Amino acid sequence: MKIALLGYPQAGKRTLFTLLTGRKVPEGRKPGEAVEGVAFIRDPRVDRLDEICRPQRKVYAENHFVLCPDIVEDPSRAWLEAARKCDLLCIVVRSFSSGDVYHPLGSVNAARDLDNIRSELMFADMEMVEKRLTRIGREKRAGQSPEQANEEKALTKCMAALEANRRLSEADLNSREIAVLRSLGLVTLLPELVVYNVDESDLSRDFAPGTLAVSAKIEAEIMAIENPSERTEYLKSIGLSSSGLDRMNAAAYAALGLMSFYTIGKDEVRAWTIRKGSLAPTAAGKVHTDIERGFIRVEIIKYDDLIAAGSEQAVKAQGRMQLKGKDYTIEDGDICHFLFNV
Ligand SMILES: Nc1nc2c(ncn2[C@@H]2O[C@H](COP(=O)(O)OP(=O)(O)OP(=O)(O)O)[C@@H](O)[C@H]2O)c(=O)[nH]1
Ligand SMILES: [Mg+2]
Repeated sequence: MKIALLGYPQAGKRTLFTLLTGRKVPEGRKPGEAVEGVAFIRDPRVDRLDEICRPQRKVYAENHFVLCPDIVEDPSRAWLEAARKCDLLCIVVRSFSSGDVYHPLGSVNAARDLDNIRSELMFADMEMVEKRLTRIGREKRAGQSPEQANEEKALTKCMAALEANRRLSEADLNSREIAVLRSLGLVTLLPELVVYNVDESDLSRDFAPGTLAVSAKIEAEIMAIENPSERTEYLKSIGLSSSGLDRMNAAAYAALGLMSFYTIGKDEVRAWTIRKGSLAPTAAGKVHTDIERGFIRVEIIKYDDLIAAGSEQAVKAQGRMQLKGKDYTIEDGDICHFLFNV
């Protein structure tokens, strides 16, 4: 699952990418080049479990970010090619005012930029849909297979949505239609997360629901503080409960339809990533394919129960550990201990 960091030049994509992933990217990288990097999701639940279990190591879940080329007038549209390979579009919109940083359109206007970017994305999809429809229309003369008929129906629905200025994610496509369209790289079919890169004074301003306001400049200051408690203090002093990078990671993870379950032990405390709605054996398979294959049962402790009780033994003594079978749907925050047989 990959997250595209997408936007106009000078929006702050590269700064955020480097802060998220620790990967430095030179200012003058090859035009058109996408760069990938991994961000650890600093999940407070992992930190709490680490305090309680005192293992040798703690392992966070990860997000995979792709720093896409700038959205610019460019016939090859490298930004689009990069975005198409991703599962979530994280659109970075400049909202900070600094006069030292030029804006390609000459003035800072976040609403205008977001509108333009969304139009570019819809336009790209419209082009693709049109191209496919024309091709199918041509091939139809020689007779049409049921697959082509299905694709044509799905594409016609897409065209209607795009013409009504709706993203394809809101086009009421069923799962079969989405499957048919999958290989076309339609970008508005992907979920979208909007991140406004704002001035410090705008950090608590209300933007549209489902969007985030972060300040890349402040995030750089936060990251420069190495001591975690000092970092928390600093965040508090500017009126925030968590850093923008942490909020970005959490929002992206959720927008991808992902959630975490945990394993705890003397060696490690670890967050694992699964899709929401996954069954216990699928979760087991994340830990090891053998555990999925030989899955018998899973012992579940709810994260909140463990925190309330203070230790694994205490939860068990309270009779709050549950034994579940292969039909159990894992819930966000479940602490799992798999019983298996190989
Ligand atoms: N004042 C201020 N400047 C910022 C902020 N974020 C980024 N900048 C500056 O804006 C410029 C552009 O940022 P970049 O991180 O290169 O963003 P980008 O151009 O979208 O990314 P690339 O095209 O991949 O380089 C740089 O000079 C940054 O230092 C911010 O929050 N506040
Ligand atoms: Mg730049």
